[in-house]
Amino acid sequence: MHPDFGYFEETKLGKPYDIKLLKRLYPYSRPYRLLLFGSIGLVLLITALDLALPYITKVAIDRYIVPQTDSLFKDSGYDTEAKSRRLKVNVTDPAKRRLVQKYSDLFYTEGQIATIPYDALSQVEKSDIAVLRQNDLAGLGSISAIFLGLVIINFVLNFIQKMIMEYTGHMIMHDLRMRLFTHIQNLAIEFFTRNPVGRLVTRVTNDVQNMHELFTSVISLVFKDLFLLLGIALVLLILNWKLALVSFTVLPIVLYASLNFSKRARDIFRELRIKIAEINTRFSETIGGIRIIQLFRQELNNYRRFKALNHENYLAGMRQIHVLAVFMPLIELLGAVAVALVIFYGGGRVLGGFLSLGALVAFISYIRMFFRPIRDLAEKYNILQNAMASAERIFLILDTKNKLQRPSAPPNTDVLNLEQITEVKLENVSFSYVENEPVLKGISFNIQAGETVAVVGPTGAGKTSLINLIPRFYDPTSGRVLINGHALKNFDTSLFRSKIALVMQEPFLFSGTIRENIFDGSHPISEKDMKNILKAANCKNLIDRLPDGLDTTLSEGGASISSGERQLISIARAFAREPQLILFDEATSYIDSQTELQIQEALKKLMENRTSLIVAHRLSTVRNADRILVLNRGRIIETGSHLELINKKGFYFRLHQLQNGI
Ligand code: DCP
Ligand code: MG
Repeated sequence: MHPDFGYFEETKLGKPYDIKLLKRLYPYSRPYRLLLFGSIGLVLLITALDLALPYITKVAIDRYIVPQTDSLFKDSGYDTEAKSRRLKVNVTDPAKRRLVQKYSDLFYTEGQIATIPYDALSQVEKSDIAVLRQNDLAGLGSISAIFLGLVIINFVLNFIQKMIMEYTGHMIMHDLRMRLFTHIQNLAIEFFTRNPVGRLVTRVTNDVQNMHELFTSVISLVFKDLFLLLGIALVLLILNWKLALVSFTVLPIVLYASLNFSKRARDIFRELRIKIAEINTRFSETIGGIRIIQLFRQELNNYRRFKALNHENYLAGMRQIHVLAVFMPLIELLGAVAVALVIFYGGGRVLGGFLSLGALVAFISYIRMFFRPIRDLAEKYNILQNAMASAERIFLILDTKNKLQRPSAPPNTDVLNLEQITEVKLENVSFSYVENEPVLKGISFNIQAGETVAVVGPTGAGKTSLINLIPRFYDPTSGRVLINGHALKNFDTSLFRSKIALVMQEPFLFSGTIRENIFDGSHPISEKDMKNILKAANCKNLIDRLPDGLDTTLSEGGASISSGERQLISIARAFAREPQLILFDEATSYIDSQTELQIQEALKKLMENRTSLIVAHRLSTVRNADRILVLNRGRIIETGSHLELINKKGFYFRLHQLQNGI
């Protein structure tokens, strides 16, 4: 299998929408649905406020800056004179009366009301106009205050909405990630041999992050942008349907451009993702194989290949920019065309007196607002597509069933309780990682409580595979593993595992202190017991040598200490569990004879009074085993004690001779 680190999966393209996936995502938003609905409510409110602002401008202009005479729009048979705008002045105010008298030739007085044509105002001194138009100024003041007030409210609402949305998005992401993590953590080992680490890491990080963006941008797309577009269209039609229709003439082109764009963008975004994935793969391969690259002096070759990839990525990036650089300004341009149409046609209507100046200004603002969400479509489209592809991949993992969940147990069988492991028995067990390529064939043996059974055999014989069947990392393909005479499947796996300790061939230590690695903290342990365990596991010297003793921090995988030391520490870890059954897979790596001796001593103490199954490469380790199974190509070919097997002069005997250099 070619480990693609999960990057090549990026080639898979998500539809920008997928009802089935959205339906599956819904349960994750359920706990937060109140917040979500609240957020949607706020979005609606914010959009309404956004819509209100140009209208307020219209009111300011029409009511206070350029007031119309009442007859302007009501009367159809007016002449130019009747259409001209007039300012009405109430002469009960002494200051105003004085001014009316000052410019008496410009005013026409009727009772308490004096009127003056706006055109005539140019003959009035500026300071006097301010007095005459006091009411309008006051009106402008309050309308500006309202405008400002709404803007501030809008700001606050926007802030709250954003916080709620981000919070909800993060919580959903948090839940989804925990769900994915727990799910992956409990999957059978077999899953991990099929899925490279890189892929799973991408699932839990990138893909979950994409979900977050989906939640935040879908809400804004569906509720804000759509609502805004509809709202604006509606307001425009109400303001002046003829002008609205004129400005809508560009919409078919916008629609055509958007559809065209989405088709192109789809391919280009995808190409870009593939290129980035290839770069990631090449890079991670370089890091993983750095020793080989440097040793075989492949730097230049590798450099060339990376350079070519990088260049392709650049070209794809440029193609993307090209499409974006056409689409975004094109939408801007169409927006500008719509504005020009409005200015031309609407301006004419204003001149003809069929439209107020305020309405025209508001119209222009609305048109500008209208094209913004359309322009941002490009970006959102990409997000949606990414998110859907991620959602699909996440669900693919969540849908992976743990194959080891008591598959064959009848539904009514209770999980068996387990106090003491008295016998481990394999009955005609065969096993294969890949179908039809058996690694173990017809294995049968048993271990009674207190016995030590050893497995020896050449590399690839299936020793580690055999060990892996006992803690149920895998289930046999055929045959049975029996504990105390009952099928292993009928026991609670975690209960059974709690009674065994496994020392692996390549001991794995976590990054963290040695203390954390040995004592998992599941049960309290006294300092004295701790010391005894370390002593029994022959770890004392090692730990005394380290600068911080037990609290020395290990690097990832325990790479900072030697493999012999790792093995000693994992023996100590086995001790700390106080297991009933020991599974020991001896390390193959070279260990100096002194450490080897220490390991053997520690192992001997560990096995005292316990049941154990050990795999040994150094035959000296198994000399004292009660029984030795010789495994070759997945079959047990010889069984017996050390002496019996030596006397038999078979496979074991030859192995023994080889190892002792005879
Ligand atoms: N195998 C596989 N998939 C895995 C692990 C192993 O296909 N995830 C194959 C490779 C070997 C066979 O199974 O051909 C037996 O592998 P083991 O690890 O069980 O072999 P040993 O432990 O006996 O070998 P060694 O002595 O090298 O540890
Ligand atoms: Mg092995």
